Amino acid sequence: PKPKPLVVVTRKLPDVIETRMAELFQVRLNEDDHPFSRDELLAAMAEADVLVPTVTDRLDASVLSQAGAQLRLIANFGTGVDHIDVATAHQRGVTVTNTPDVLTEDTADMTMALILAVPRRLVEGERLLHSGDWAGWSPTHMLGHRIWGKRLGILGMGRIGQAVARRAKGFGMAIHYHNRHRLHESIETELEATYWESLDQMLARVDVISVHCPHTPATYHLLSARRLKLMQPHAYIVNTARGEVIDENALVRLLAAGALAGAGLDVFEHAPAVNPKLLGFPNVVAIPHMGSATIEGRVDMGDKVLINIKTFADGHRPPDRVLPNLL
Ligand code: 8YV
Repeated sequence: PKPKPLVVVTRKLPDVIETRMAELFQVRLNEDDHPFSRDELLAAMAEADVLVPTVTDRLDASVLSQAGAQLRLIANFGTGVDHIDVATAHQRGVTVTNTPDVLTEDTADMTMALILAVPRRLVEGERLLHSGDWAGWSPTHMLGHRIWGKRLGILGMGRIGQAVARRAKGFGMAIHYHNRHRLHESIETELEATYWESLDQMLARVDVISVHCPHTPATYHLLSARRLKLMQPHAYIVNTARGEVIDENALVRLLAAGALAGAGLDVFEHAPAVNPKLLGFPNVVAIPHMGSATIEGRVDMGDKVLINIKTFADGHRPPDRVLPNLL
């Protein structure tokens, strides 16, 4: 029989996934779950047949150039692959896979939580209660903005964007979207979604913007200072995609100037560093990259990783290949 491939996993995964993995392959695990340093990553790539990285591993061209010849598959634990130089991996004959679909609904739920939490001042209210300063109910106290009847602008109408649209429609919001490609008419009809070919025009007209595009060279700072200024002062911005899509310094300036109503942020441009000014605004809800963080979702993601590795090891094309020309 063929020797089992050596799978090196850079972070601690759910126990059940690590157990299943050890039954199928030779495995090297990271039991204390520390983020790998560059040197550890290089060492892992020098010995692994299959590397299972996460969003915290920077697999850029210089790191990939030092991969051993035995490395054939990078089976990412996660959907976004902006931390991996996919084009360079392909040039080196290394296949890249990800874990789409299984985290779509969880990420859409967390997006809705932020879309509700910021305009309705959920966290502010909670903080007030914890401070002990609540003097009791008043007709004019802790008023937020309603979201029903408002316009939601979805930037990036892929799987997660569409899952957010379905939820937001249920909350009575009108769905607007900007995407590289217009959706099929039947989906637009189902979601009652209005397509904006011009992102600039959409930004100027919606009450909430929610970001759902991947981070690529084409979307880096897509929400630039100029574009953020097109948003109306009563508008909110929510990001559960990648911090790099928004010019975070420009966002801070606009929030400080009162030129935006608030923000719900799950991701940050320089994560895990977060601009301390962002944390000082009462109208910002900031959470630490929790969009897909459910127990069920992590197991599903792990199973996807296992299926991709197993299929590849059996000599077939893995289901979730990421192709460089699609980015
Ligand atoms: C993960 C994510 O938490 O899948 C993604 O792109 O951002 C999250 O689901 C993380 O990336 C895992 O690597």
